[in-house]
Amino acid sequence: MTSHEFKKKRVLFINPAKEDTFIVNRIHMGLTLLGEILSVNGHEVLIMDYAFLRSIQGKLEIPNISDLVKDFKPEIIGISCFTYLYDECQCMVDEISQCSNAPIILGGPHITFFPEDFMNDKRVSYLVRGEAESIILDLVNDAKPQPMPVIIKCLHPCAEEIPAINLDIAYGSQYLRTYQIQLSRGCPFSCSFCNIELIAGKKVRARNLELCIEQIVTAKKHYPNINNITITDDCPTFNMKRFKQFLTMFAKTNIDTTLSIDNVRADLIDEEILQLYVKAGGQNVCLGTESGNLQVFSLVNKGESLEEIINAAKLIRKYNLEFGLCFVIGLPEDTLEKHRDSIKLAKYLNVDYAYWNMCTPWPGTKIETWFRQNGEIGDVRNFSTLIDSGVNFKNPPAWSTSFTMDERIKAWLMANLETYTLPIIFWGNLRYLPRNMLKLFKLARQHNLYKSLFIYINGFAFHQIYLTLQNRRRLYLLQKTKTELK
Ligand code: B12
Ligand code: SF4
Repeated sequence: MTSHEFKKKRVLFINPAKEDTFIVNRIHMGLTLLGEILSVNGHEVLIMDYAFLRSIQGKLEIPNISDLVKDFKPEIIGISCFTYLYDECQCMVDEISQCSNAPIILGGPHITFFPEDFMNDKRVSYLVRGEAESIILDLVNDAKPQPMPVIIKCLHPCAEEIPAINLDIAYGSQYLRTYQIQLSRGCPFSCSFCNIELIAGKKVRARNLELCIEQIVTAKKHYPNINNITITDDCPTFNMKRFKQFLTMFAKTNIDTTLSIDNVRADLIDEEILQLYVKAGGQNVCLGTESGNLQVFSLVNKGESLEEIINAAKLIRKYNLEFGLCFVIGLPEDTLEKHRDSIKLAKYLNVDYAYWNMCTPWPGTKIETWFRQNGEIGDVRNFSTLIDSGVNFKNPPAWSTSFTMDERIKAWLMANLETYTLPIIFWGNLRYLPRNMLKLFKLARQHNLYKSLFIYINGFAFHQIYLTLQNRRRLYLLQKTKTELK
């Protein structure tokens, strides 16, 4: 039987959410890609991305999962699992299995890294590890309830097998403002803390750029609320010539959106890229820096130098782009003292924003081996690598005698306070201000962080005003450049 002869099915895809203050203003890419493959083949797909839906709360009614299952009557249910949403995934499986007999398929990064967590869960029929584009159609066509979960290990699809994302099937997509796209998948580098090899592989799969541009333009046409295009590649500028080509093509489309990139390597940008990026509506550049301490940095095996990062930072500043650095606290050989070098670097480069990620030893990484030999590994489930704006965080999932759990928390808070990264004084969030301030005071007392708290209280408002003015200026310059291009 060929696939088109199969019964068309109603498929419900779900991305669960946590009740924290992180805002996810994007729709889950993996589900919109898999949904597209199924829709093209006649299946009826509905995506409920509860993380995204929380960001548009109040704009439309958000049905809870059991009501939705009763109404939509899915014949197959797929849930995407982040390790950070482990508890929410368990609850979702619980609720669904009480109101539906449809086979449940679990996929996403958590299932790729920790399939054992659901291996004996009789409520689940399939566990899909890896990128599922090449198997999803056959799986949905054949799926039936299984006595025990069947594990499916996927091969990476080639670039041509990756379709356009389908927003029509995602609930609430009319309110989407940020459109994510991948121009490529995979990364050839081997940073010690990164598990990219397990996720997308080391071989870069470059997508056809004309096709990507076409997909962006079509999305903007159908979803006029989209005002930003975000490139989420693992290593977007792995081929700088190709990336310049993309920026030139993007600028020519003249679509009325800004452009962002999630993360870039300092050794893979140059002045020409930045010029083209600005012309194309580029807003920000965030450099993966990991540590400002030379010894810790050199052990990350990034294949670039701190000097390259500093030079790139100066170039980014020259073009008035919003500038961020991404750090990892507590890498091998890091200590509270050495961590101060990271904060110093962020201040020296006058960052607009910084991501202070707590070191997480993902399976298969070099740092996982290091912590097994030199420290301890706790539980990574439900752990967010960032502190949220409600000052919520969990205990770090790895530690050592030279950088203890308590010191890691202190380092985390110190960095966030001194670089103004905890946006607890948001206008929309004003009613939580007293509670959040009280939390901060208590934590400052507990960890002897009065100086950091003083820096934060003194500088936060100025920093926000500075960022707002910078942003206005950038949008003005962008509009001017676009008009000149016409
Ligand atoms: C863009 C991105 C984000 C974006 C958007 C996330 C989103 N909702 O899609 C933002 C900035 C919001 C984000 C936030 C976070 N992220 Co993030 N993010 C990424 C990044 C760089 C790309 C994700 C992506 O779009 N990939 C491409 C698509 C095609 O892949 P995919 O969505 O995983 O889907 C494929 C497969 O997983 C599978 N699949 C997925 N779901 C399902 C479901 C079923 C039923 C099936 C069959 C298959 C399947 O098939 C899909 C198609 O191939 C990845 C790194 C990476 N390369 O994956 C990290 C990554 C996913 N993020 C990660 C983390 C830790 C986070 C945070 C928890 C960070 C934090 N605050 O601590 C938050 C969680 C926010 C939340 N509530 O959801 C980790 C997850 C690790 C883990 N074990 O869970 C990753 C892998 C980075 C890393 N190496 O550590 N992230
Ligand atoms: S460059 Fe980025 S994606 Fe590549 S291995 Fe390093 S951290 Fe991972």
